[in-house]
Amino acid sequence: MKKILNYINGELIEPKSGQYLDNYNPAIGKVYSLIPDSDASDVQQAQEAAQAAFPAWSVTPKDERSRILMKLADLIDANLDELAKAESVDNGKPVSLAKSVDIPRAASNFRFYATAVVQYSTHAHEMEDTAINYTLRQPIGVAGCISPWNLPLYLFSWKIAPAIASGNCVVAKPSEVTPMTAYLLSKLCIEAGLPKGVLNIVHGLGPKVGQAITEHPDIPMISFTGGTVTGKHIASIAAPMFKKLSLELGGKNPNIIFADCDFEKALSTTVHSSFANQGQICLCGSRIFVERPIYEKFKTAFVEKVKRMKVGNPADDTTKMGAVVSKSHMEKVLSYVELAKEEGGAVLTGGNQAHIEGECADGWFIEPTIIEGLSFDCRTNQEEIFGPVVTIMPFDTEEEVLMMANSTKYGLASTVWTENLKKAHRMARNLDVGIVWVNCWLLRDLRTPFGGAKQSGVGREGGFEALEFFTEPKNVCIKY
Ligand code: TXE
Repeated sequence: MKKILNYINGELIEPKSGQYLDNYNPAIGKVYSLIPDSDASDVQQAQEAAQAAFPAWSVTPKDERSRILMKLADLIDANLDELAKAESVDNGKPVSLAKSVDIPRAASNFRFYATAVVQYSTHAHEMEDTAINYTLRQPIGVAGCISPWNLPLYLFSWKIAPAIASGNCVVAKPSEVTPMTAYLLSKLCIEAGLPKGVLNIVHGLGPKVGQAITEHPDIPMISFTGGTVTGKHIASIAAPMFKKLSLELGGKNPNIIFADCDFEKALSTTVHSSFANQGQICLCGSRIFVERPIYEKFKTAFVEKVKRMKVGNPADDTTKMGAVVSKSHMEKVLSYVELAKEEGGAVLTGGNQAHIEGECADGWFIEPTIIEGLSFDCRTNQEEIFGPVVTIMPFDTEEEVLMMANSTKYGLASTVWTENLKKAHRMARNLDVGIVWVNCWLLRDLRTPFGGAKQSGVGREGGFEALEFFTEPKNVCIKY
C-alpha cells in the first residue's frame, strides 16, 4: 500500500516511530494509503532543520525566493491532473472541482506571494525637521502552519506561501484526514530546488503533531485553519507563550436574499454557495434568509434545482456533489438533520445518506438537504454543521434580518442579494462579519483581507496582511 512520508530537511523520510495511520478514500469507504503517525520527536527534527535553514533563507534575495516559488507554482500547474485526482480521492470532492478550483488556486497562492513579496514596502514617518522613522519588516524564524481537510492543498499553500516568501522557514502539518497532496507538494519542492529545511512537512494526528508544533518554544508563530474548538485550544497554549497567532475558524454564514434581487442569479449562486464542496467550505452560506414577498417562489425553485443535483462518484466529470470527508463527519452532519427535526424543522429535500451504485456503494455521501420551519436561534441555526445542509427562513425587514444574521457566535462571511445599492451598503456596514459578498459568492481577489470576526477567528490572511503576520515590524528613529 502507498506510504506517505514526512518531508524534513529536504528529504522524504519515515516517522521516527515507524508507525503509520490508515488513510481512507471516502467515496469508496476503504483504506488506500498510509500516513506517518509522527510525534513530538519528528516535530523536533523538523524544527531543527527549519532553524538551521533560517539564517541563509532569511537573507536570500527576494528575487531568488520569488523565482523558486514561481517554479513551484509552474510545477503545480504542470501536475494539475495528478494533483486534482489525488485531492479528489483523498477528500471525496468531485475531480472537476479539484481541477478547476483547488489545484489552480494552490498554484495562484505561490505565484501571488512570489510577486507580492517583491512589491511589499514599509512605511516611513517623518517628524518635520527633527527625525525620520522607518519601519523594517523582518522575517521572524520558524513558523508553524496547521491546516484542515476541506480544501487541503489550497489552504495549506495559503499559509506556506506567505511564510516562506517573507523569509521564514516552516514546520507544517496538513490534516491527517487529507494528507496526500501535501505529500505530492513535498516532491515538487525538491524538484523546484527549494533549499533543504525551508519547508518541513510533518504528517500525523492533531493532538500529537499539531500539539507539539503549538507547544514548541522555538516556533514563535502559529497560523491555523480549522475548527473553533481546536482554535481555542491552540490559543490557550500559544497565548501564554506570547506567540503570534492567526486563527481562521468556523462560520455559520447568512445568505440574505431581498425581494428586489436578480432572482435567477441569486437562485443559481445559492445552489453553489450552499452545496459546493459538499457544503464543507467555511464560507458556505448555511442560513438562507429570504424576504417574504418572494419566499415561496424562491423556496420552490431552490428545492427543485437542488433535487436535480447529481450526487455521485467524484471521479465522474458530471458529478456535482461527491462524498463527505469521512464516516464520522457524515454521522455528525446527519445527526444535525435529526436535531433539526427535533427542533421542529421540516426537511424539504434530502436528509439522508445517499447511496451510490457501483464502486462507491460503501462511500460516505449525503443528499443535499434543505430544512425550513426553524427559529433563527435554535441549535441547528447557531452551530456549524459543515456539510450539505442548509436552512431557509423568511424575513420581513432589514432590521429583523440583521438581528438574525448577527445572532450567532460566528462572524466569518455573508452574502447579500439586492439590486438596491443603498441597501447593499447599509447591510455591508451592519453585518458583523469579516467578508461581505454582494450579488456574488466566493469571488476572491487574493489582495483582500480574509478572515472572520467574533469566534470565526483572530487576524487576517491574504494580501499584505499575511506578509505582516509573518514579519516583525521594527521602528528605527534617526534624529536629523
Ligand atoms: O478540525 P480540526 P476537524 C470545522 C468544521 C468541522 C470541525 C472539525 O466544523 O466539523 O471544524 O473538523 C489539527 N493541536 N472546520 O476535526 O480538528 C488537525 O490535525 C494542534 C472548519 O478536521 O480543527 C488539523 O490539521 N492542531 C474549517 C487541523 O488542526 C490540532 C475547516 C484542523 O483540524 C489539534 C475544517 C491540536 N490539539 C474544519 N487538534 C474551516 N474554518 O475552514 C487537531 N489539530
